[in-house]
Amino acid sequence: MLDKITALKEEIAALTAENSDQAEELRIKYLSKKGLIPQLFSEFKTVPVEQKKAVGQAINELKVFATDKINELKAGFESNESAGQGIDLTLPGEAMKLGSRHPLSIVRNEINGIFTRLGFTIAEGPEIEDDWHVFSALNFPEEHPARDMQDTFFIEKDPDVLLRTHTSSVQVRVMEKMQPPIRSIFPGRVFRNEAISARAHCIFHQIEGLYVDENVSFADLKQTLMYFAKELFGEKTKIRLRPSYFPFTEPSAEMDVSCSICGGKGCNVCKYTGWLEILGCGMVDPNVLESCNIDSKKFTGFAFGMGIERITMLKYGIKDLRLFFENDTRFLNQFNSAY
Ligand code: 2U9
Repeated sequence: MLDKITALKEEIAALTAENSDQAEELRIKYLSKKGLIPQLFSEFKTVPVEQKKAVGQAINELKVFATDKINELKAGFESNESAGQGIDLTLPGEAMKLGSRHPLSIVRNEINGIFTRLGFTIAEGPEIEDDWHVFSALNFPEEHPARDMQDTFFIEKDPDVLLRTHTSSVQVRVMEKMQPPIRSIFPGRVFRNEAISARAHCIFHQIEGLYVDENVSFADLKQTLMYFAKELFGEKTKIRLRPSYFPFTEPSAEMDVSCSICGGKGCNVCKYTGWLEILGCGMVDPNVLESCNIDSKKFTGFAFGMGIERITMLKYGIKDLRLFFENDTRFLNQFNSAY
C-alpha cells in the first residue's frame, strides 16, 4: 500500500495540463468521489492494524499534495484565460498623439494662401541649378560677389553646377517657357555658404513672386504687397518702401511693416524703430525680361522675395533661427494650425 501511495505521488508530481479543462479532468481522476485517492481510503480498511497509522498519514499527505498540485495547474490557466475578460471593449481607445506642422510650413502655407487668393499660381523648380538660371539671366555682373565661392555651393568643382542661392532661377525657367501674363509665386529651399548662427543658416526657405503683363506698374507692386502685409500681420499693419539695389530689378526697394509686436511704438524686436524689414522687391529689369525672351517694350513686371525663416521669427517672436532645424519636439509642439 505504501508503495502504491509513493508511485501515485510521483505520478501526480509529474502531471501537466494544457488548459483548464485538462486540469479539471485530472481533478476528477484523482480527487473526485470515485477518484484514485478516495479509492485508497476504501482500501485503507484492509490495511493491517500495525500499519494503519503510517498508511493513513501517507494517504492524507497524498491528498493534500494532489489538491495543491491540481489547484496550481488550474490557477495558471485562470490567470491566462481571464486576461481579456473584465476589459470594457466599448471604452474609447487611447488617443494617438498627432504631430504638428512645422512653423516654416505653417507660414509658407499661409503666404501661399494669400497670393493664390489674389490669382497667383505656385511654381517649383530644381535645387541643383546652372549659372545661367541663377546668375547670368538675372543680370548679375561677371564679378558680382554673390557668384563668389564664399556664397555659392558649387558641385564637383564645375562652376556650372551649383545649388541655387535663390528661387529666382524658377522665375527664369517659367518666363523661358511662357509668355505673359505670368502671375506666380515660387516657394522653395535655397542654399548659401554661410556660417550657421542665430540669424543665418546655409539652408533656408524663400518665397519669391513675379507678375509680368502689359502695363504692370510700381503702383501695382505697392498695392499687392500692402494687401499681403495686412493679410499676414493684421489689418492695422502699415508698410513703407525704402530705395535699394538688386541686379534683377530697377527700381528696387526694401519693404518694412509696422512692428506687429508693439504696434509701431518701439520694442526690442523692432529695435525701437517701430518697423520690421520683411522683403525686397522691384520692377523686373528689362535686361532680365529680354534674357528670358520676353519683349521688354511690350511687357513690364514686378518681383519680390522674402525669407520664410525671417518672417516666421518676426511673427512668432522666435529669437534663434537654429531652432527651425533641430527637430526638438518641445519647440515644434507649440505650433498648431489649420494649415
Ligand atoms: C526675376 C526677376 C526678379 C526677386 C526679388 C528680392 C527682391 C529680395 C531677398 C529677400 C530676403 C532674398 O531671402 S532673401 O535673402 N530677395 O530682396 N527678390 S526682388 O526678383 C526677381 C526674381 C526673378 C526673373
